[in-house]
Amino acid sequence: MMPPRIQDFVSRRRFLGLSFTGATSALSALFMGRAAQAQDPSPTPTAPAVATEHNTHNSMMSQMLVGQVDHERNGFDPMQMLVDWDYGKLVGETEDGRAIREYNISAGDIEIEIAPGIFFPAWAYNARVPGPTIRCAAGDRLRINFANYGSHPHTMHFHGFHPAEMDGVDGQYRGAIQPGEAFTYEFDADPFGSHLYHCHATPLKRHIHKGMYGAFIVDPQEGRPPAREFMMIMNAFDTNFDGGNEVYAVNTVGHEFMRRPIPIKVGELVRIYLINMIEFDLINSFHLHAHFFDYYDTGTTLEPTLKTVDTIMQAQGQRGIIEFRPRYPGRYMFHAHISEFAELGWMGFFNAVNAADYDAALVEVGLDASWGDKATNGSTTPYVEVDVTK
Ligand SMILES: [Cu+2]
Repeated sequence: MMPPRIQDFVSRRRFLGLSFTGATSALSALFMGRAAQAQDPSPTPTAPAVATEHNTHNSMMSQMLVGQVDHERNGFDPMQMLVDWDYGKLVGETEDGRAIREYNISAGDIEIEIAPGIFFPAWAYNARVPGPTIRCAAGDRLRINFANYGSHPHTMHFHGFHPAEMDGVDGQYRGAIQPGEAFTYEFDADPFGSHLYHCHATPLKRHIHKGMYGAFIVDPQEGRPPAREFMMIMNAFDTNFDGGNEVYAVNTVGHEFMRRPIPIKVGELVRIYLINMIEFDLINSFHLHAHFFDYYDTGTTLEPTLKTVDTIMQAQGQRGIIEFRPRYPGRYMFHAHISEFAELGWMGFFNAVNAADYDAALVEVGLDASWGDKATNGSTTPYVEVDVTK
């Protein structure tokens, strides 16, 4: 028998109901009515906060995970994941003049902190959950060099057109890539859209909920209109392996964007590549406060498939593109409209500011101008100008 750990104690329902005293800092990721953002605006990781008489009331946000996650220890930051597109490396051209892009992806085991003080033994692509955001233009030839350094067989299964040999399914063609083995998936990016990739080893449910997925964004060749672009994967974690999720999030860390509101500019087009990767729950959703948005189902059209809505839903593996323009300065919530998910971590803020206040909004959440550059250099940048030498 292994000694019990925190994950063993925190069951799905008890997660909300447990109370505790000061000594158990590992339990700090419980919900308390506390305006943590207002009290603790610094993004610098600090010791988890502890509930007291003083901070269990006084809240404009009724419930949130308290404390900070150590992003440095994790090796990734959900805020950076919003904008860190991986264009691979340009290694040549096809005979008919299309770019050939090469990506190096590894699989491995890694422990990650998914909420303050709550750790999860993940299986990950490139040591992060979600894996790198693979981005390219429609028609590009992709060469994905996949190496498995993990403890289990894994694959990479991309959504999109490709030959059966490149489908990355356990038991078919090349099948699962065993620990210590490697395989190169090669296919043309098609169609354009907001897609995904994930491991397709069996049992599939386990490999996905352990963290083996990522965004696969294929831009139309003509690009999309200039916008501030973000990648959001809605995910969740079954921390006690009971077949239900205990922590929900966008980009892995519960309530991260409550603690650090995402800076956007009033009047500017915001585009979100939204993907639902949660296991165990059939439906996820996205609701934006005080605004309406257009939605492009699967991102495979240039015209919206839904206009002027404020909530959309996605079943597992579904995805799309959201576009809206912030109208007034202020903080606007976005969250699953499934209240339980929101309370268990899937809730955040946009911080819409006028252009003059933008730099300050970046600093407030530990960002600099380079973050904003990445957010606005997505599909609007001609691909020949992308520096892939770094
Ligand atoms: Cu796997």
